[in-house]
Amino acid sequence: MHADHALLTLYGAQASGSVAVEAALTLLGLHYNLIEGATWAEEAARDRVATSNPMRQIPTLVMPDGEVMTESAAILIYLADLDPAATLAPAPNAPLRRQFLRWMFYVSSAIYALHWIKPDVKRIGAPEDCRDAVVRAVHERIAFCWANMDSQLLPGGYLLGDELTVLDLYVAVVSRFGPWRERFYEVAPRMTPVVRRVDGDPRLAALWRERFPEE
Ligand SMILES: N[C@@H](CCC(=O)N[C@@H](CS)C(=O)NCC(=O)O)C(=O)O
Repeated sequence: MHADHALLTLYGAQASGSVAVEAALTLLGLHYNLIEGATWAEEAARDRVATSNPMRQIPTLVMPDGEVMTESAAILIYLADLDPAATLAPAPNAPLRRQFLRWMFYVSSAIYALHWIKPDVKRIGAPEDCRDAVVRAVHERIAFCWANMDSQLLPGGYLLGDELTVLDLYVAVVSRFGPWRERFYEVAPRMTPVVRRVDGDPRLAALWRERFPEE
């Protein structure tokens, strides 16, 4: 597996969704080249990733043969399925697979996708002077979505039971975005001990320190 994936290239950035992918690659022991750039803040970073991903977003994963994968949830599921022995996802025929897929897509579409609005509220046709109100409304919606997810999960040590999956990595990363962990802890009391456990995973300690240096 190491040799096959020696030339994976990941466009990513500190404190971004790419860190969930970086965490999965770390747990799988897969090497990758990282092209760093805060796409939400820098035109140059958007331009750099645009050659591989015209959406100008990260994470963008480029396979050794040049094939491109975008969409954090899809990338995470793909990586988890590469190595069933690492148990980073329930097997396709395992009963837990349904809820696993459900919540992976939920985090992607109901929560992560909303962040696209924030760097420039004109993206949704809102005037610049409404920026604060729009961002507040986005954060309220995200808090609601976390609370909704929390009320429908019965976590064990991890969100789906006793095994850490890429869903845990995904939630541990996306819950660091606005409205930030403080609010997450308020609205998602069942998921809180899980994200804290993932934060404290010794295999990921160096990555979290390097990729979320402010926290
Ligand atoms: N649907 C995409 C969303 C990715 C995304 O929103 N990435 C942010 C960084 S965390 C980005 O690149 N934003 C660029 C922009 O706002 O223009 C995914 O799940 O991978």
